[in-house]
Amino acid sequence: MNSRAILQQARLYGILDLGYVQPQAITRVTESLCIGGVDLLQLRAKGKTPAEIESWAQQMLPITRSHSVPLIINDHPEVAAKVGCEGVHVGQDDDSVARARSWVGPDVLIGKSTHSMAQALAAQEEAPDYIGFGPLYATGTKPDYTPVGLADVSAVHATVSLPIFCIGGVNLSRIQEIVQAGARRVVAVSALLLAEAIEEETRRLKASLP
Ligand code: 3NM
Repeated sequence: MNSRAILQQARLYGILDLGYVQPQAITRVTESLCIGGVDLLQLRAKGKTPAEIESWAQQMLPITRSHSVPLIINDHPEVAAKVGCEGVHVGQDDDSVARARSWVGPDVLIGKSTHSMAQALAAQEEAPDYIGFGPLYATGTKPDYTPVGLADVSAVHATVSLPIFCIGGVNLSRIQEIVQAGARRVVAVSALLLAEAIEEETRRLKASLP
């Protein structure tokens, strides 16, 4: 299956965030997330150099590929192009989708973060492959953002036809209310990375999604 076909079916998107994972644990955590059942995996390494991110992505790629999990690099389209991974994710303050596309070419997935209905609608005009929508709840992983809550989850799904990944404070104890609010796909970071058993927690969160 190619990355776009995997994206269409994806429900659980994991992020390996270097704010939670020591560099020497990257391969072990990648393996646990993939075995546990993430459908997509992002490498997020705020404040790290492109050279570091490139070398970590190179360590992750053989593992993600062996599980058919597209690897998506946060913020750095030039690194994504260089390592030949399956996707790049840009935020509101990063490169536009068009600029990221000019780095990575037509076949690589591009995701865009959105933090309101207005941003979600604007992002749709940029034609990324998917959007993130959040943060749903206050979260230590992205502490400076005001939560959007659950009120617009259903409306954003009615208005935006791209795959939408709800993000921010997603965990097992909240997943029912998130799904009831209309979410179909979620991203989880600290709930998985800080779990005592990452593989098991990933499996449980995946199983809790319809
Ligand atoms: N982006 P956790 S919220 C990386 O709203 C990120 O765009 C967000 O981490 C957004 O699952 C977020 O630990 C943090 O809350 C998600």
